[in-house]
Amino acid sequence: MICAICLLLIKSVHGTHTEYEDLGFYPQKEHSLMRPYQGTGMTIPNWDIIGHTIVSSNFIRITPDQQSRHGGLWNKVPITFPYWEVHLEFKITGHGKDLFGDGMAFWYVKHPMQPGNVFGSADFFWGLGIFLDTYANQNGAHAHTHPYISAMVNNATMAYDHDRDGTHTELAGCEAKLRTAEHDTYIAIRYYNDTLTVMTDVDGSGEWTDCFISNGVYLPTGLYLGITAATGDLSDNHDIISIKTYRLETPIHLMDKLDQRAMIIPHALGSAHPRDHIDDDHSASGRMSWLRFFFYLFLTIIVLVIAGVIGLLIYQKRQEVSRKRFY
Ligand SMILES: *[C@@H]1O[C@H](CO)[C@@H](O)[C@H](O)[C@H]1NC(C)=O
Ligand SMILES: *[C@@H]1O[C@H](CO)[C@@H](O)[C@H](O)[C@H]1NC(C)=O
Ligand SMILES: [Ca+2]
Repeated sequence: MICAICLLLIKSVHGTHTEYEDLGFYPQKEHSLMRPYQGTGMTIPNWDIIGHTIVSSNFIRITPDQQSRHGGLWNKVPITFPYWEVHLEFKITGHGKDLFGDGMAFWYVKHPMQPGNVFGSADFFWGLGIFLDTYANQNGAHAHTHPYISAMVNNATMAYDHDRDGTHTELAGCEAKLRTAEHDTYIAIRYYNDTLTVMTDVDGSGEWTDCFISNGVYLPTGLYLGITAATGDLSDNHDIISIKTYRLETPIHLMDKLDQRAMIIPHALGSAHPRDHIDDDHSASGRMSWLRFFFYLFLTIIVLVIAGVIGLLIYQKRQEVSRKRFY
């Protein structure tokens, strides 16, 4: 069992996502959601919905493709084991061809069911947020295109800056063409050995592609899984088809320290120093791309050339003037 999961962890990095069941691992029922969603009556066992979310027989629509909507789907049962992996099948579609938004978020946080302005959920959260951001609020503030997936770990002291797509508080991220109606789209979020790994399957290949791997991520046990989404002036259908949560092996040395895991203050070594909000240039300098480097080089050369030409003109003018004076 334990070795199967070691094998699984190594294999699954670029494997297919049906391997888990093939190897005999089944989703944790109380943290998962699959069709048919409804139990008896209108409720979904173990899950709550809020906002404009509606349940249909084939998907859970967190927001419809209409302006100014927000919704959420929250697990009622906290996660009591340290390490887990969530496979999320989702679909983001809408009538907009070039303009659509705002996106969806996956949460592992202390306070579920709190509506707010971070993709439909409350800011200053305690835990982890993974944002599937379909709309670029500020193009100049970052070097990536949208849709963009990013992660943020928060101890309830930091705000998510929506106007800058969370650039200053981002732990890691990747671009992903996750908005399509043509095939099924998936994201996997693995928290294992204090490492956060996010993978996607958004090209219809059935294989996981790495989005990012971030070491030194510390998250407590006892938090809640959730999905939220929001629309503003722009809109999209944000749908969830299934959520499969797997319990990963708890290392022996953590077995008798589970109450200590519950005391962890969420933090990530990769984002230990939140970047300055005001100074955009400094915040980006750490990962200045070659493209940007050449752009600045080009700009410098242009400025030098212009300065040279102006200098030359002034020099010639002076020569003329002094010549005139001479005669
Ligand atoms: C919470 O996070 C902020 C920003 O990373 C940090 O400065 C602060 O020390 C943290 N608070 C605690 C109690 O760890
Ligand atoms: C867990 O992480 C530590 C430190 O990053 C590393 O040394 C160790 O090999 C990892 N263990 C497993 C089972 O991946
Ligand atoms: Ca955005």
